[in-house]
Amino acid sequence: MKKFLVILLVAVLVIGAMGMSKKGNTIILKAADDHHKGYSTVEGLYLMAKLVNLWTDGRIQIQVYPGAVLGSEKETIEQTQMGIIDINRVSVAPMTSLYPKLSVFALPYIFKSREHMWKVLESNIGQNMLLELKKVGLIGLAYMDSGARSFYTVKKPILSPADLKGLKIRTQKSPVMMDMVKAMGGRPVPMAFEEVYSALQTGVIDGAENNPPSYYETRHYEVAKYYSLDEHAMVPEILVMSLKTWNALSSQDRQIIKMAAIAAQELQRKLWLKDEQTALEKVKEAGCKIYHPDKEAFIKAVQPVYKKYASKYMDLVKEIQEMGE
Ligand code: GTR
Repeated sequence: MKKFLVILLVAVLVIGAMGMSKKGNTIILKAADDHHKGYSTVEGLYLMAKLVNLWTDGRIQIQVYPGAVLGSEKETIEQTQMGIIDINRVSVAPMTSLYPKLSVFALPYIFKSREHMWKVLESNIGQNMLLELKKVGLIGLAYMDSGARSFYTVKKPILSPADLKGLKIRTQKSPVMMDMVKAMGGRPVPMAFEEVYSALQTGVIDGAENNPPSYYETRHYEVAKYYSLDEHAMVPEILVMSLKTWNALSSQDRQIIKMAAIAAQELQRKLWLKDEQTALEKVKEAGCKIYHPDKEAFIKAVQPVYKKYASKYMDLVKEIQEMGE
């Protein structure tokens, strides 16, 4: 009996640590997001789950795990490559260490506007990038909007790069984001998203950077009240699937997944525009100070980042820039 229980326990642990599983004819897929229920990307995933369920008569079930319960972003990307997680909504920034060419999309001020960003993402450039992720064990399903990232700080506002001098600024675990903060004069501190609130509170860091909905959702505004909209990077989000899971699905099921991912993207983009507005209103109501610094000095300060990252992908960077003219 004891032996049987041990075997059962081991089996449960092993199955629990796997991604795609089957119960009779039903395929169960795990989807991860580090945001919480109610955030646009998570709502996109719920819609995806609903549509896939509907279009397969319940044969494929997507279980959504929001709030980083399956691990921090960087960890979940590795788990998705291994097939432990099937679907993952992540920022392009932490993906850049895995697939360096993606750094181009995270370059400061590469996109001149949201329209420019979407034009690029929807063109061959963006669509080919999704396909290229196969090389690192992932299938890019769709992009999502993440607006623009800006600095927020505890003690004083960032009105020019000079104000960042010596400040410890949390970044995503991404070389290009770290180099960007360095180029502006700050001291980059890479850290998991979930740890930022307490790091701001305890003074481990002096500030961080993110888009308005993330600043609001995480309540970072409670502890870092100065929000300077320098909008240094428009880093898109990507919805990826494990190549292992993808290969195990029929071509019809793959099509269903891809269609549902695109529907999720459409919903997310709509929600995003509203959420950006609401977030800014809410943080203002809560007493935060919002600044609109002149971007010129920031743009000038980040030129070394272009030298380092864009030199390898000169043609691509040029093509992207020209699409924004
Ligand atoms: C958000 C993004 C998250 C995470 C976070 C961070 O904008 O949606 O997935 O990357 O930023 O700063 O860690």
